Order: sequence, then C-alpha cells, then structure tokens
Amino acid sequence: MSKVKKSLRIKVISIGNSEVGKSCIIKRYCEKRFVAKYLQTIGIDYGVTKVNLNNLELKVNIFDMSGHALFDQIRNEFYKDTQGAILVFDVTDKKSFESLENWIGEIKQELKTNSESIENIAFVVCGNKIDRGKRVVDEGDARIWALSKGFHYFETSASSGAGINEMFETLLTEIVSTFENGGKIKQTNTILSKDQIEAIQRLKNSKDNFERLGLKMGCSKEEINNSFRRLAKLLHPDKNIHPDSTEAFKILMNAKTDLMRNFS
Ligand SMILES: Nc1nc2c(ncn2[C@@H]2O[C@H](COP(=O)(O)OP(=O)(O)OP(=O)(O)O)[C@@H](O)[C@H]2O)c(=O)[nH]1
Ligand SMILES: [Mg+2]
Repeated sequence: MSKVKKSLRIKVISIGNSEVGKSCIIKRYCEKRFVAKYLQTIGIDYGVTKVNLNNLELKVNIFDMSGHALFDQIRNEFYKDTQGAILVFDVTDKKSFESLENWIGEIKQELKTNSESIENIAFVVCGNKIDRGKRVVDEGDARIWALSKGFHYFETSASSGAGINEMFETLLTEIVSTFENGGKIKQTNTILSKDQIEAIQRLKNSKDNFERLGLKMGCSKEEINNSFRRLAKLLHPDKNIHPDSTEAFKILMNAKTDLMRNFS
C-alpha cells in the first residue's frame, strides 16, 4: 500500500516595481517558459502549483501582484496570511532596488491592520534580469542589503532560468521548516549582524585560506587558532541558522584544517 503524503497549503506573494519580472519568474518556475513581450499584471494574478518537498505535498498558492501604484488598493487585500514573499528588483534599474524598502513598508503597514507580523513571513530577494548587459546594481550591495534584513538573496534571470529553481526551493524549504517548528519563524536566528556578514563575504570570496581567516601568509599557528576561534564563535550554527552562515562555517572549518596541515 502506498503511503499517503501529508499535504500542506501555503501562500506566496511576489512584490516589487512594475516590469522587474515578477510574473516572468513565476511563469519560468511553474511553466518552464519565458515570454519576452510585456504583459502587465492587472491588479493580481493567481495560480496554484504542486511541489513535492521531503515527505510533503505542497500546494503553493501564488499571488502575483502588480507593481503599479494604481493597484495598491487591490494588493492590500492580499497580504493577509502570507507565508512567503518574493521581493524582486531589476539589476539594470537602480530605482527598482531602492524601492524595496517601500515595498516592505507597504506589507508591514497592511499586516499591522490585520494584527499580523512581518516576522512570520519568509522572504527571498531576487536581483532579476542578470542576462542583460549594463547592470547598475552591484551584486555585493544587493546581497548585503538582503542579508542585513535576514532575507535570502538570489541573482536570477527569468529569461535563461538562472537561479529560479534554487530561489523557490530555498523559500519553500524555509516555509516548511517554519511550519514544522510550530508555525513561527525564528527571526532572531536568521538575521545576520554586520560582523557576521563581513566574515561570510570574506570566507566565501577570498582567494586563499590565509585571506579567508583575515591573516597574512606565514603567520603563526597561534594566530591561526585565535582567528579561527573568533570566527567560529561568530558563525556557529547554534547562533545563526541562516544558510549563508552555515555555508561559511563549513568553509571556515575546511580552511582551518588545511592551514593546520602546514604545521603537522
Ligand atoms: N532580459 C530579461 N527580460 C526579462 C526578465 N524577466 C522579465 N523580463 C521582461 O521584463 C518585462 C516585464 O516582465 P513582467 O514579468 O511582466 O514584470 P512584472 O514585474 O510582473 O510587472 P507588473 O506586472 O507590471 O508588476 C517583460 O517584457 C519581460 O519579458 C529577465 O530575466 N531577463
Ligand atoms: Mg506582473
């Protein structure tokens, strides 16, 4: 007899300025295709897609919102009971990046009137249209902004499909783990401090292990240990469950092991 999968209904919204590519990102994920012609979302579009994740069958209800100011009254109707939000900007349009704060403000305001809190929503930020030349928003700036809010960051292209599946997978996984932990997102455990962000960036982007630990080549064993201890304390998974922090922690462990080999 086949096992009946537990089914979970979840609600995801897409927000961001007009023409940043919200509808195309959703179309790419649900229908695996891209339409180059702009078809403005009128108020709101709604769709359901089924996704299997671990032992669960997710019925993902997607509310694709128009980014146009004209439709703010319609949008406001739909923020209630949201579990996941895809915040989109266009990497070739600086204003769309700068507007993200306003979009968070709009959600906050609306949730407040329903006595709900933004902290119960899992957010991902998409820097979209990376296939186009002439980007004006720097990846590092966008990533740091997202991380400082405790949001996941992805570089995406609805045109090529880059980053789209990974973005949805991360968002849905976070929503499910929130559900499995009793419905509350442990916000304090996913928000990264400035020190943590700087350490993560250095660990991920440095060209060698000395640089990763903030050390000079030829440093002593003691200096390596001190630096390792400081960073391990900062990024320990007990402190923060943000995936970037977990990944950086693994890089740190490997870097320390490799450096210590020189002394054995
Ligand atoms: N080159 C490129 N074009 C894209 C990409 N994503 C979307 N577009 C184009 O950008 C335009 C706007 O895309 P939409 O998905 O309709 O934008 P939207 O954010 O839903 O806009 P509203 O519904 O008005 O809020 C369309 O012409 C798309 O073809 C992308 O990743 N790369
Ligand atoms: Mg749209």
